[in-house]
Amino acid sequence: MKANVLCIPLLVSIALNLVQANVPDNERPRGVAPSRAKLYTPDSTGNWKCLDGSKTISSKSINDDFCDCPDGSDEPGTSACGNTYFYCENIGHLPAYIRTSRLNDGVCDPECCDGTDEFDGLTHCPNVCQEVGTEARKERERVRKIEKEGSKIKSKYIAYGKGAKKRLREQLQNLKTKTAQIEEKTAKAQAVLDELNAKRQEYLESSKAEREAARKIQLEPFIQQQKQMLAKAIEIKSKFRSTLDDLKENYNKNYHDLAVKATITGFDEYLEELKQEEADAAAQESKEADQDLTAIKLLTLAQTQTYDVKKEIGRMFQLIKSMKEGYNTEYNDEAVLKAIKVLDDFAPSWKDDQNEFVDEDDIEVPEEVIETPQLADSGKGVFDSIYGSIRKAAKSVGIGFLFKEPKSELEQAQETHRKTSDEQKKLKDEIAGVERKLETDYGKDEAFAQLVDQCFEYKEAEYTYSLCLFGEAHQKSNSDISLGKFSSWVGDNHDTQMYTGGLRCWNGPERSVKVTMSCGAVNEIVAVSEPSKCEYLLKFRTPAACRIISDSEVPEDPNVIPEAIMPGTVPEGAEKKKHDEL
Ligand code: MAN
Repeated sequence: MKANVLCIPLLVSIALNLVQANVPDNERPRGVAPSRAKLYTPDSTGNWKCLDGSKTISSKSINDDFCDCPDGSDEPGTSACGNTYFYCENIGHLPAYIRTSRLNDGVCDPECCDGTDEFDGLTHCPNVCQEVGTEARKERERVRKIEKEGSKIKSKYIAYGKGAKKRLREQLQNLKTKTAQIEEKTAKAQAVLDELNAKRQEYLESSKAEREAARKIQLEPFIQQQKQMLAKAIEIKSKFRSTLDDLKENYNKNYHDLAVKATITGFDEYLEELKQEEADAAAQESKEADQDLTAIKLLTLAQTQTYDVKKEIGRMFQLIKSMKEGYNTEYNDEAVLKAIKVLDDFAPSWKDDQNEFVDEDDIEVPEEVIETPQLADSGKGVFDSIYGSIRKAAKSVGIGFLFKEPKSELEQAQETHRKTSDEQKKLKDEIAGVERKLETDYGKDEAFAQLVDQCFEYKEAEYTYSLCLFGEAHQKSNSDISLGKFSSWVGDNHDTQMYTGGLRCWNGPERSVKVTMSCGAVNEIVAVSEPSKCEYLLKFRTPAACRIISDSEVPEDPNVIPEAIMPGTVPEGAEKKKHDEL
């Protein structure tokens, strides 16, 4: 029989001192624990009542291999009823209960290391309780040591956790004080900025005419250049237009050349669209003619017009080009050949994928230079003007790059405001982080606070799992997959955590992890599994999950054998204890 040293007898076993039975051992029915023997004492007439009180039978019928009582209590030592429990004394190890249905079934039940479950002589079960008991005591001792060590570490965690919450509260206070100061700074910077912006706006309004005059002078050469570009484009557009008009009029209609016909149809469609566009453009032009356009508007208007004209050139170019690629050369239609010649002559100067002339670049419009007056005379005017003269001189000899353009007052104010606003935002985020930590449940006595953001890894198959406590869990292989972020504890025992909202599983839920915590002398992940697709179970050992064992606590006496509790019964004294506690 291979007994499992870790096997704790069927269901629960608690430490109750062996109850001194007042029924002699030889009178105790087989399968009954000493503490329950008195329940089998017959009355003065030699009768006995089933334990559920349902029947009175002769005490001779106890363990007579015939089931009398519905609760099976008359057959604790045979399999006749099968629905009650047999007590194995297991001397040398721990007593245990097994169902009476398992008696004499030919199997040596590991729960009964003394082999008393098989007594009909057909199956011999050796008594291995000494060996099993020795192993179990060693194991209990090992676990006890770990628990003791874990308890010591946990005490330190608790001290840290309580201190950490205190530190966090102080940090929060500091951050709030800083925020108040920075808010004041931001408000001041905002006021300066508002004033400068208003001043600038005022200046822009009052200097409108003057600035427009300067802008006109600045832009005039560009306007002229753009107008020339427009004129050139219009000229070419007209050339293409008359070429296509000519083609439409004079191509030989008898040839039924499909490529030519497609071009003529395309041209007709173009003319039709043009009619509408020209009507719209005329309305727009008459509107603009009424207005006194600024120099920049004049320039952009000329640019748009040039762009539109080039688009039309492009369209007509493509019409003739597609005809050239598909026409019947045997027809020698003069009108067709003429149009193709126009295309061939023009093609080298045209980028037909961009609707642009080969030798023409777009005009880069220069920025308007606005010299806004300074808000206040800061006394640096003299410095500025000297610095300005030096910069000018340096520029004239080609070393202007050594002298940085000074920032305007407005730019400086914008920078100050941006800096203080950024700082304010950073503080806000820090406060949110600290508040989040303060609100987090770190378990009873803050025992788990020490583990915040501590990360652990575990390899399982092709994956490396990582868990940052109160943070995030990941699964890494070729890619790094989020399994979720800490969301809550499960229940009130502080032994199970949930991490949720991980990467959504293909055709499934968002990934999540259940972390179960048990007592250990060190922090470590001891197992990872995926019981259901994308729902992971991670077993974690930590001193934080240990029980605090006080120095005054008397360690368990290995010579005192705890008694097994019969399933479904309340151990003697338990009820009383509960009441005493209340
Ligand atoms: C990945 C891993 C697995 C998961 C599958 C689901 O391979 O995250 O754990 O079961 O995706 O498709």
